[in-house]
Amino acid sequence: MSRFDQYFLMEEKDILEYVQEKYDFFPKDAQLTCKEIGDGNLNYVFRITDPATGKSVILKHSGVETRARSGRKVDVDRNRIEAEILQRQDALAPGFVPKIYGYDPVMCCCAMEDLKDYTILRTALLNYQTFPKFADQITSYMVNILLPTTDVAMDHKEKKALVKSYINPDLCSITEQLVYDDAVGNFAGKNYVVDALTEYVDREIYQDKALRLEAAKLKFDFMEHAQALIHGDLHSGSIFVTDTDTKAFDPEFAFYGPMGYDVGNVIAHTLFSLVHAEGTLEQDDPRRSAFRAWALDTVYQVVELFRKKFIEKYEQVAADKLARTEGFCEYYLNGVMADTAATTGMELIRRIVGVAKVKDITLIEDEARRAELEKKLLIIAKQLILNRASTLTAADWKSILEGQL
Ligand code: SR1
Ligand code: MG
Repeated sequence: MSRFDQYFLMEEKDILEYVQEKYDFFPKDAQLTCKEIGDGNLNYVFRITDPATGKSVILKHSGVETRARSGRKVDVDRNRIEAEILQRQDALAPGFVPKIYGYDPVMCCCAMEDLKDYTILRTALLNYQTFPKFADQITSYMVNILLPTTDVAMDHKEKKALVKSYINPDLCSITEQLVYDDAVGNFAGKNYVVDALTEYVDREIYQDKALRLEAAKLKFDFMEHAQALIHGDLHSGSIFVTDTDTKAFDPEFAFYGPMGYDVGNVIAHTLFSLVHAEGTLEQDDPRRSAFRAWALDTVYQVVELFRKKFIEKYEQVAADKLARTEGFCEYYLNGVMADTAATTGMELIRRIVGVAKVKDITLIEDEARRAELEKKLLIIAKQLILNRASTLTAADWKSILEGQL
């Protein structure tokens, strides 16, 4: 009998005992330290270190309630999904995700590589650091992981088994509500914006019937379009970086959904980082122009490199007979790019009006400047959603962004 035979929410002291009982990472007499380092909305992330050797490991532990909005129950199976997905992704795109060492379905806890030399991308971007290799690396990660999990590449029965295995109703329900419902209406009564935007958001977002209709279509597409095994929450807080490398983590929202959902998240949060720099640095600060150049270039490169790598990978992996029909790859990619534009738009709006805000925006202290920049993003978001079918290439993106930013 072990006290870890039945689930309970572990704290640092429990984790120290747990790691020694379950794993052989450290000598049994090591004087380990443990620190909870999670800053997300859902889970507890513990770093366990042996100060004698410097060796460390991460344990990620799920509670039955979210951290951010206590009272909301979320299925702890998300921890299994995360551990399995990271192992699957490591096989598809080696080096782009942290290594998983083990998963415990009783305590809903997985052990993984400590990427202590990496920084969370959002943190680095908030410090105005730029990453010239990011667009290239994140598009390799996305194309190599997404396309091989589709019906284009997989045996259709095996793919359906994966759809079943990674059905993720609780986490998807958070997205359906926060990203789709809350972006276009204050249904839960918890949305809020800076005072200067209240009237604008009410008129231009909540009362815009055309926007509401597109959001409804997109929500149903998100729920019904089991296209690829997506990360499901690929914002800059789910990505680790160094000057030379990129790794994506935290795929607990993963499920079979539209590929463009991941690409759109990457772009939306790059735009948030741009607006953060514009809203917090003086106009003549050289970091502002450098950051702006990097961020815009990253958006355009993500679009172009994704397209290019997608077409190359498609050629290699397409196995379905009709998927190899001339013109089908282009048709399929256009759908992904339209979803990308729409997701960027929905993500921009929901992070501005909804409860799950991003620091990129909330750290802009000058409220008038913040409102001005948020308004620009809302205008861009609407264009991306309403004109998604014709927002397919970097040139299309340029004509939307350069008119506003
Ligand atoms: C209650 S979770 C709020 C948000 O944080 C996650 O990272 C997802 O983006 C979710 O929408
Ligand atoms: Mg997360």
